[in-house]
Amino acid sequence: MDLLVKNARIVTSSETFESNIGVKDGVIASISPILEPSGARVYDAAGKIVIPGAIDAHTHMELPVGDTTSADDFYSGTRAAACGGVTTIVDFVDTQPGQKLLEALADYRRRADSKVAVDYGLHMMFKGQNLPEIEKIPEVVRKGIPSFKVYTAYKKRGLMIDDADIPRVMEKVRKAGGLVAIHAESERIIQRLIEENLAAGRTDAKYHAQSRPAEAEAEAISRVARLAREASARIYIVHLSSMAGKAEVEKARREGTNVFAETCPHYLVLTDDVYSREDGRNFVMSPALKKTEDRAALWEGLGAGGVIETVGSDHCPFPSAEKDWGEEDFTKIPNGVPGTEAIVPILYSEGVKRGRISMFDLVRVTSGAPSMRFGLAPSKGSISVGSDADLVVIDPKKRVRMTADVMHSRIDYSIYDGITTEGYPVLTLSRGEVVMEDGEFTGTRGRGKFVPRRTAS
Ligand code: DUC
Ligand code: ZN
Ligand code: ZN
Repeated sequence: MDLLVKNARIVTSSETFESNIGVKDGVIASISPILEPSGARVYDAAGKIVIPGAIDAHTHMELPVGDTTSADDFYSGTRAAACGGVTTIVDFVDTQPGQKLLEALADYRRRADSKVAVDYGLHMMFKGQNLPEIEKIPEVVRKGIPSFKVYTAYKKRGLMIDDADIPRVMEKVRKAGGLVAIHAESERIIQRLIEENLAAGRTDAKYHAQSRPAEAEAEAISRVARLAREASARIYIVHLSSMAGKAEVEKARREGTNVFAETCPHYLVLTDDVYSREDGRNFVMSPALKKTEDRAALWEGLGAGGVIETVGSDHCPFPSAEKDWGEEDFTKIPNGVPGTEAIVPILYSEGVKRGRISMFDLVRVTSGAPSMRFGLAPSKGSISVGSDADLVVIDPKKRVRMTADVMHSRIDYSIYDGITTEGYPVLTLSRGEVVMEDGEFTGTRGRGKFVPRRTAS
């Protein structure tokens, strides 16, 4: 045995019990209350909670966006992930103009393999420009990439795919056994509002939110859900942000559509009030933050029987100097915020400790559900003998103010600065290796591995 986690209060998606966890060669070798250390390092987890490492199935490390690139590369981003209790990320391969899908995949693999501090998988972004390669979808799936993301918005940035083409992608992906992830916002509604706002001289950050109302999300979800139903496809709505959007997911599911949904930590704890602050630009992401009632609806959706299956971060930060590019025009603000390090602290402190979700819900939405949905089980997402020793120890008493100094992203501010948590991760194990202890990153660059994913149910 290499490591013994002693006196652990283990919580899985469905049960909690006290035991010891023995780790050998990166996997969980035994779970038993009578384990002896036999020379292994011992970590005494008395008074603490041990859960499976979180899976953040939505990150954008070193993503080119307009004239810049998201601030965290695969090293700093996965270092932040490890410090927040995330042991697997799933990032999105983005093809450059003229680049083939498999070339872009090889490029991402090359860049990420040398940098990642925790394990990672990849989704494939499938944009309008990729349509000539639609026949390549099964080959991409065979390379361990069984999920494809399409956008119903961001036409100017070349991300959008026409409605008429979405069913073709859905059908190809379905036949290959994969899943279509969708950024669902209505380009038509958003563009009309942006044009109106800019024409009237309404240019500051709060008009970003005003141009991306809940109806823009709800309308797009209802549309793509219908397309999915017709194509018998399985779809995954990324970054659900609104009560109206959630109602559309519920409606589609009642009608028998295979639609799943993810929300992000920022939609759970922030509202659009922040856009009126002097630093409002730092909170600009898409979809935009919504209202108090939307936040409450999203928490409700994460609880038992709720319609939201997972929490991903949409981690895509930019320094404040780049956010300032939009000082006179909100459309010039690079979209995206940090988040991977916040998932577990926010869900624990703002969710479990405040009685909004249970500890079982936390484990289900951060590890159990994403491991199943994204084909990472059984090696990831559970505490069982033979699984990777990806574990997080939470100290329920540790209070942390989530300032920029404490967080590990390569940016100069924290959107969670106003939150002091009650409870925080204090140890992260990635395949048995301690990668964070007491807030300090203890892993190394490039130690993480690519995890090919299977097609999942
Ligand atoms: N919105 C996206 O769709 N992607 C990256 C970041 C963001 O805010
Ligand atoms: Zn998106
Ligand atoms: Zn995203």
